[in-house]
Amino acid sequence: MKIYDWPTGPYPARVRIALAEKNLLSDVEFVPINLWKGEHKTPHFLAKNYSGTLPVLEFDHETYLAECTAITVYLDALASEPTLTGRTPLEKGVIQMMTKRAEIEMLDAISVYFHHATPGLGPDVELYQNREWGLRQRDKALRGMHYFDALLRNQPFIAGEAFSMADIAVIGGFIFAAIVELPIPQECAALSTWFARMQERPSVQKQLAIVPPKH
Ligand code: GTS
Repeated sequence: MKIYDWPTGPYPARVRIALAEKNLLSDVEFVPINLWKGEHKTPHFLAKNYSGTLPVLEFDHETYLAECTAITVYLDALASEPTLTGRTPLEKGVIQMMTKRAEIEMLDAISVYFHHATPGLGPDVELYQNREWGLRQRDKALRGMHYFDALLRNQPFIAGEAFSMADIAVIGGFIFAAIVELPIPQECAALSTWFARMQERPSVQKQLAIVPPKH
């Protein structure tokens, strides 16, 4: 398998953590695509992923899989243990719901903040910026952090009783928050404690060695 990514990127981090959890890192050849040079927006790359985002998994037969959730679902199906996407129908549903929620309420919101209300990837790549929209998404991410904090006061992991793809999505949010220097609100103690626990996992440690958290 080939994965096009940018090693310090929060979304690529999600797939790298999933690969480490599944002990599959050595099966992958990583191909860096330089976001700062806009290599993800060239026609050549858009032919691999219409959305022009990383990461993208390429199979030998030139089939491409984009979107962190889809890639993680695929990787999870390759080996049964440890499961990242759930075993029972209900677990699978809840993990999908919480992963989507982690994206909407935190990770994607921080990404919009980065691209719209900060210099983002620079003027050559950020062809349209809407600062007001970016700042709203920053505030949405802060509300999202409070939501996850409240959740984690009553359960050990984002989707309930076990580590899953949903935790990895929120970890991606933490990585992006560190990059844009968006502090996790002090009162979100349960969220911070959860993140400290996540950092004990070798898969997360490996990734955070590339992107050290500032929180
Ligand atoms: N929904 C996509 C997914 O889940 O894979 C989002 C992917 C995404 O936004 N990736 C970032 C990207 O390509 C990579 S990184 O910011 O984490 O490094 N951003 C570039 C851009 O121009 O949006």
